[in-house]
Amino acid sequence: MENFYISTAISYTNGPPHMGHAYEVIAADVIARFNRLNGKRVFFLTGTDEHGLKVQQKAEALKIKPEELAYDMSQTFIKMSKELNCSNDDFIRTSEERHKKAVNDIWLKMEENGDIYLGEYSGWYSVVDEAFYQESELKKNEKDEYISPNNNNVEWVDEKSYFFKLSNYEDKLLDLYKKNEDFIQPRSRLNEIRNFVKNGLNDISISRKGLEWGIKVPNDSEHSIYVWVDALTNYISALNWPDEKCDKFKSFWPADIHLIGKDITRFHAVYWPAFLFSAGIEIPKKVFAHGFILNKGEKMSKSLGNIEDPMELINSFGVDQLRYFLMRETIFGNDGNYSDELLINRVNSDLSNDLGNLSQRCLSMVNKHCNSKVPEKNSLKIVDQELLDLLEIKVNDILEMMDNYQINSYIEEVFNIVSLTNKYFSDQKPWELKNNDLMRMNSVLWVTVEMIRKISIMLQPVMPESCKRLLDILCVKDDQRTFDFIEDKFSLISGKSIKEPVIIFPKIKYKK
Ligand code: ME8
Repeated sequence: MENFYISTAISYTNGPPHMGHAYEVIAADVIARFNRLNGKRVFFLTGTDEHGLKVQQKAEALKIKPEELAYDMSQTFIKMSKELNCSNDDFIRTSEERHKKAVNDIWLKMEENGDIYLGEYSGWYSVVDEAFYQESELKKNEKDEYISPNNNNVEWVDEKSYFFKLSNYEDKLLDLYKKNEDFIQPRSRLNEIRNFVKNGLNDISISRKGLEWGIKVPNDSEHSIYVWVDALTNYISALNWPDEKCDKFKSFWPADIHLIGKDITRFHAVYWPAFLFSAGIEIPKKVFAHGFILNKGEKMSKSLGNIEDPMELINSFGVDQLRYFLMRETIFGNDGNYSDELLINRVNSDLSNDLGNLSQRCLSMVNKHCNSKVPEKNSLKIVDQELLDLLEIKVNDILEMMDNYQINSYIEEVFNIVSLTNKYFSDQKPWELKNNDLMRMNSVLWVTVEMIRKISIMLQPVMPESCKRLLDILCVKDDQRTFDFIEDKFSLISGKSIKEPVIIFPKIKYKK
């Protein structure tokens, strides 16, 4: 069995999850579920990034200990993953001992390799971004103060600091981007990163003095390790690195994909591979940077205060409805807008009117006129065979789309097939045939339920619960729901019982 490792970014615990976090973990879950259904052994990791000034300062403001804040917030992220029906195999918290040990060891490896030295950092730091900036990277706000490229406050820092010799890795990184042009996706992000590296890399500060809430630098407790060195290491600490004998690390590293938001591409596509080169560890196969979920055109973020609570949306609209909307609406890799109205329109048109209506109409007829049994196939006409063949011909191309992380295109293609099946059902009018040609009615219903079976198998990664309900109605066995079973030779067998249909995608009423 081929192994597949996907990770999300780990979320800061200075506040509860928002739609951006939900979007990322849903996308990762869709990819993880897809790969499991495609016969791979998957390790899907998500978690929380708990150390650093940002969390420390938030805890101070709340007059609680940072560990308390980190614990409480990590639980809200765990809850969110569960409520979104995410199938993560592990949830890493950077305050866990297994993680701290790995951070300590990666530091020592980089130091052994001669890439860490003590110096003096004079420059800008943004606590919200947890990032050091050159003056040339900053912008000015309306009060003529410097702000970070993400519009966050920056402060001047003058302190002793450990540095990482990033400048040593310029050529190696450029070589990596050249040899593996898919290392960073989408392509626009690769170009950005390549230009950044080509402009010359400076060594980076990798420790903070006076940071209480962090992992101490080995053999120098005055300094704490920079939160990004700490956070990035989660991708291997969760595999029990440095215990290289451990099966998990051997089986799953290098990761197939680090799924992240576009604002943190540099950390993943420049710093992380450089740290790994230095520590003598293989680098991940791909960094995929998705776009932002916007609220009225602006990034949703804790600092801007325009966040939507994903839990509330699940309660209002349903988990699969939210998953479907977020994955269908936006080209994966681009920014996308969220509004209740957009979601309701999308869900009502695609899920209630198309897929829901098709399955409800067809399965009700089967229930009523075929004695709740898979209809007789009888002899098929060209029009029947054409519909069945269409999916058979297209299925590999559609599956390949998801292999290339074109999530929205995958869904769009499956829904084109839903529309064609709907058209077939309307054109063949089985409700008229029930009075004069029962054999033909049976054939039309058989073709339609078979198409519903295949469509439901294909949509499982996106809407696991609703597809489970559809496949349960069709009495498809649990071990016959992987993509292998889309093939015609596993078609529904006439005469087998099916269950009474229930409405799976009720229409949502718009409330102002
Ligand atoms: O960046 N739309 O944590 P974080 C889409 N701890 N994605 C969004 C988003 C939005 N509006 N807002 C945030 C961190 N994200 C670090 C990561 S990984 C070793 C350390 C994404 O809580 C963001 O781009 O600020 C990131 O991928 C993830 O949510 C966590 O963001």
